[in-house]
Amino acid sequence: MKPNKLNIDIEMNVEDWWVECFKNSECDRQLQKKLRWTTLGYHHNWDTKVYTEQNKSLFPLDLAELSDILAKYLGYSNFKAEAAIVNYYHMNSTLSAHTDHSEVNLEAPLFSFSFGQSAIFLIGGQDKSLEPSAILIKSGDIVVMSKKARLCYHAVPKILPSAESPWEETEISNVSSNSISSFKYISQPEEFVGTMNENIDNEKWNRFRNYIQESRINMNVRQVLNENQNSI
Ligand SMILES: O=C(O)CCC(=O)C(=O)O
Repeated sequence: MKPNKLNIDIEMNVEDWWVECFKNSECDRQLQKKLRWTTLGYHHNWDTKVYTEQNKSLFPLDLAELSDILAKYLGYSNFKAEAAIVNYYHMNSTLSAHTDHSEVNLEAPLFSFSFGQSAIFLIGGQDKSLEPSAILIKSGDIVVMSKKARLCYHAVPKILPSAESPWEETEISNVSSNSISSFKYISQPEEFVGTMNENIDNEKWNRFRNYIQESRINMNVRQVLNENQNSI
């Protein structure tokens, strides 16, 4: 969704990809499958691998809040979520071996949140001489790449059907605005809670369920700037 950038932007101009997929009563599965990535905040430039001030939009507050909670829990009290890539995988998708080194700040950790189907995640060393280790990543898992691991080669060679479906959890309790009003980014908790609760047990949820049953979503969040730096 705009102002985020999507891989499909080069061939079509859609304001909201998900809404566009359901514009007609049937789900447009072709369009649904076309979305492979979204970039948030400082937009990753796939060609130059350089972030710029000109290629940046507001980082989503809910993901900033989630990252902030995790960072504080792990003792990274100064972490600032400034860029993210959201990857959308289908059952036959792969991601080739690469390192994430575009950020000015390579000391800050990288947080990688995964939902939906499982993945085999390979992580090796800072060059390709080390044989990689394989990790099974399930829905709800968070991979933290910090210190030496921050610059290690990694890849996703295989998506696997998830043995469990935690997103089918029926014990979803209504979230109250009191429970989130202390979060620093959420200035209008009622509105935020309203959006969350409207997805309980309705058609919108069924649409997402159908999508996630054969997809994996990975959001990897990075700090771009050094601590006292305000721009690139
Ligand atoms: O999907 C994953 O778990 C990893 C994604 C990743 O490495 C990346 O986007 O740089």
